[in-house]
Amino acid sequence: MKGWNGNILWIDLNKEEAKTIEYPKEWAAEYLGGRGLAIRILWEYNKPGIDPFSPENLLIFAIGPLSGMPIPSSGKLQVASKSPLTGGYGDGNIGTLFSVEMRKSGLDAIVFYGKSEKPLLLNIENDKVSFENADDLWGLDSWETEEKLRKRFGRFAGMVEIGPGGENLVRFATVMSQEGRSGGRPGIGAVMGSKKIKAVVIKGTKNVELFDEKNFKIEGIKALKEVRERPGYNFWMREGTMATVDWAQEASVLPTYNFSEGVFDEYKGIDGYTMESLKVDQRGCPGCNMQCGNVILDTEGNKSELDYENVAILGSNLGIPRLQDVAVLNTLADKYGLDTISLGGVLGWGTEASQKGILNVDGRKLEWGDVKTYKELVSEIAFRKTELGNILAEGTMHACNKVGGCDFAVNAKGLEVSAYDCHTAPGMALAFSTSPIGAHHKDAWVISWEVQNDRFSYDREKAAKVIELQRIRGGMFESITTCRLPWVEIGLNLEHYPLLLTYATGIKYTWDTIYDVADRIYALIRAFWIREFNAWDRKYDMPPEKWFKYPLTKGPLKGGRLSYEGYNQLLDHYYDLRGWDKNGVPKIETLKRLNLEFVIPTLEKIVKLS
Ligand code: PTT
Ligand code: SF4
Repeated sequence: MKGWNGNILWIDLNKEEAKTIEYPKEWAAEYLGGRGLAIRILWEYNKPGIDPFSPENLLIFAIGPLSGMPIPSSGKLQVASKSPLTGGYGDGNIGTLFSVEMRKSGLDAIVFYGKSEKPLLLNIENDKVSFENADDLWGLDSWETEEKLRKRFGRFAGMVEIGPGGENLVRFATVMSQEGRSGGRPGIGAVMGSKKIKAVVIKGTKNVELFDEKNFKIEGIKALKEVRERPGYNFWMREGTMATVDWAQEASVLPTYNFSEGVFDEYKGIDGYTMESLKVDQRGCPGCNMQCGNVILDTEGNKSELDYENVAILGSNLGIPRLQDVAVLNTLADKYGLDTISLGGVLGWGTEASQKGILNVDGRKLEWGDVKTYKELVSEIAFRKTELGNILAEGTMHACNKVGGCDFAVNAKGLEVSAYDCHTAPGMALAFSTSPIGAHHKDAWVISWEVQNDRFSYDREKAAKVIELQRIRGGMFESITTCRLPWVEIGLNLEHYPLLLTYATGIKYTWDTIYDVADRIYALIRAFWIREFNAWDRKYDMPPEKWFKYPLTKGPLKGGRLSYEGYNQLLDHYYDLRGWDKNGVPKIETLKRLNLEFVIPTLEKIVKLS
């Protein structure tokens, strides 16, 4: 098997034992790796219906055939599990040296199962695991943890860890690395905390075997060179994703006051140009030649790495007009290991609920833009130290089910929406609502295409565009497990990827075969949700009620909102194009075409298959 390592390392935390086992070769070709491999493992081995915090829930780290290789932006790792935030499939993509070292360790996935009684540091050398007591690390934030680990293991070791958010089972805690890389929005860090894993360190010393090394190298160098020569490269190096603030304001999609509006009067205080005037550093994932982490100093003098999502969701969405204030919340999220997007979502929902008199805890009233209170709340959430912090630590879906206010809880399937307001963007609303992990933009960022095209339509072409992007982004990039930004942001030619895959593995990958892999992964993830929910209905693919019920009150698109009739029509197109039935369940012929016959007996017991 060339291009893949062919092995999974299974780590039993109860017995403190590890073993490396080959996985079926056809899984590699049919699922590629990363997200694909993770869902295949979860379907095969995760016990249906379990509590995500139970020891039996598997935690998976996976890479793909292009991860860690000398090609553009390949230092990415997929972390996946059954999500404690949504109850369905959850994953995330984190830029970290862990990916590069894992690639050299002879492994394609690491699966953690069981639970340790005491805090653990797992130290992996190739596939040899030592289980070390981590009492001295438990309670430290992610930066402090990494600093200690770097002193011991050196600059070149791969490492990931959790902060107090993961330790205290905050449902949107993430896995952290390198002081600002964060992955696993749907609470994958909390699953790690439930197993008492504080950190995992890895070093690999093996050669990666490729099918056609010579041509792989030539193609990789060509792509790396092309990145630097793209016309948008210099501007990207100045602003990275931060340029999106001005664009989102212009397009009336900048989330403001808990997604009540799409414009923020004071957006200039948090935009890319302001960031440029404050920028002190730039960093990013390993081996990347278009590093996008823009660093400014927050109000406490900490270095804070900013991306559009963080800034919009913790800035305009909370009514905060000053970038250094936004940065301080962002720093705390990174240190505590909390997902910034869900954090901004839950603080926004909490503020609206407080303003409406729904959330009355300890007589505290939340106000838009109140940075001091927000800072206190981030730590109350991470440590679950007050009643209010404890409610918000559950995420918007669980919190509103408890106290009310679900009509303005801006999530899909329980995962908070990333930073694009969709009152006037039905295609992006569809992308959020059909994303396989809940509302994440990573699967289909259709909004820039939508704004330039027939923005307000609910037509078939729009549903087809969402699927095309899901195939490339959520299917291919999440599974080859490299960064998609060279293509998305500066237009690297996508044709490098089938070629690189073919040279790496010796299997001829074309766009047809890559799309089949992507469709297989989406259908299997859908089957996993159905198995976990023991039911399925199209209501799970509906966007937040707020975008239908409460129109925009400001800006050029004042009065804009989604239409139920239109959205249902768009969803019908989407299902039809995917070969799924009217309830969003893959049809038998679709499952057969994708070699997913093995899910049919399980699904037949839960839903009527057509
Ligand atoms: C991603 C999500 C994003 S998407 C952002 S900003 W973005 C938020 N970043 C967070 C952060 O930082 N700290 C924190 N505590 N929580 C955060 N939550 C949010 O997480 C990130 C980049 C970015 S920056 C994007 S778009 C791209 N995402 C990719 C992806 O999803 N897949 C892929 N193949 N390539 C990608 N490249 C880009 O990676 P999640 P990272 Mg992240 C401070 O993890 O769970 O997928 O959520 O991975 O290494 O931090 O890189 O404007
Ligand atoms: Fe990481 Fe940004 Fe480079 Fe992608 S472009 S690999 S997110 S630094």
